[in-house]
Order: sequence, then structure tokens, then C-alpha cells
Amino acid sequence: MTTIPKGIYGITDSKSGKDKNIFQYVEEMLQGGIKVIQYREKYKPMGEKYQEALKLKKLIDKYNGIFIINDHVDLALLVDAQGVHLGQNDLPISQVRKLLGKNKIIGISTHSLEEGLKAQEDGADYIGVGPLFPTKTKDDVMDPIGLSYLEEALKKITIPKVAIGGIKEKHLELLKNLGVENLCLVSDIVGAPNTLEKVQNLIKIFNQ
Ligand code: 3NM
Repeated sequence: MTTIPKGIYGITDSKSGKDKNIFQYVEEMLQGGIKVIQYREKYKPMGEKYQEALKLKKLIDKYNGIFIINDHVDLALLVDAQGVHLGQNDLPISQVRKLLGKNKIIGISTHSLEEGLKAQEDGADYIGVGPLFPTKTKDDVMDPIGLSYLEEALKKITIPKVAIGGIKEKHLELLKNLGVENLCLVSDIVGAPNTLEKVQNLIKIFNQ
């Protein structure tokens, strides 16, 4: 089984990125020390997503990073990404596994212990646990679930658990103390005036 390394999990987001160039800020994320990048661009045409993902794969390979594609299994196969990230309403994990094989990574967003345990049983390689706090990054996002599911997941689920949703630099200490090993900040990183400095700082705080 392949899975994701500990640390900060990066996600692309043209909403928080505003006028920023996606290749530029992804390279800064990698230079800063992020090892996993998820391509999550909900509103771009598929042809554009294919061209961007192809270029990003080359860039991420240069840093020996892991490239995950949000939602699109076909795109992940075409650009030879290391995995996909699914939502609760996407294709079932068992069927996606048939297409991707056992060496690719399958992650899935979960919002309750029940969903988390099911994902693990279905063969997910990691889960997202969130949204912990209010967030504007995800359009169809549900209300924040708070920390209780995260705490339960940390005790009862053995695959990596990526804490996500409204996480800012100020929450890192708290999450670290809870025992979180994987976490994702989208707008705080992509929307930062200087993404490289932001990532370096977050990693310093998280590793202290
Ligand atoms: N998934 P920010 S919350 C992409 O709870 C995503 O599954 C979530 O963005 C989930 O760090 C989220 O800017 C958005 O709040 C996270």
C-alpha cells in the first residue's frame, strides 16, 4: 500500500490564488517543503485541467513530490498522477481501485467517524477529516464539524488522517498537541502574499 507522508498537504485553488500563477505558487509550496500536492480546480474546463495537470506532474516530479488529482480518475491516469482524491458522492473506492490498481493512492473526504471507518474498510489510503472550522474555500461545504470527530478519528482510524477546513497558522499548535500528523491549509497558503515564506514558517511551527 502506498500512502502520503506526514506533514502539510497542499491543494491548488484558483479562488484563493486570485491572480497568482499556479505553477509559480505550486513550485513555492514544493520549495518550502510540501511533499503532496492535490490539483483541485472545480471550475476550469477539462481540456485546461489536462494541460495544467500535465505540466504540474513534471514540476512535482522534479521535487520528488506526490501528485493527487481531485475527482477525476481519468485525468489521474492520463497524467500518471500518484493518486486521486474523492468526495462522498464520487465513484466508490472499490471501483476506482480497479481502475488505478493497488500502487496508486486513493484519498477521500470524510465528515464523521462512520464515514471515516467506512473509507478505511473500503481500502482508502488516507482520509480528509473536516471541515474543522468555517471555510469559504469549498463552495458546497457543510457546517464545521469541530474537533470531536478529529479526536475520535485519531484514536480509532489507523490510515493517515488529513485535518482540513478553515485551518490557519494560529491553529497549528492546538492541532499538533492533539496528535495531528497530516494537515491541509488552502487559503492560508495559496492566498498568502508570499507562499514560500508562509510554507517555511508553517513547517517550522509544525516541526518544533
Ligand atoms: N475540503 P481552507 S474543507 C477542500 O472538509 C476542502 O472536506 C474540506 O480550505 C473538507 O483551508 C476544504 O481555505 C477547503 O479553509 C479548505
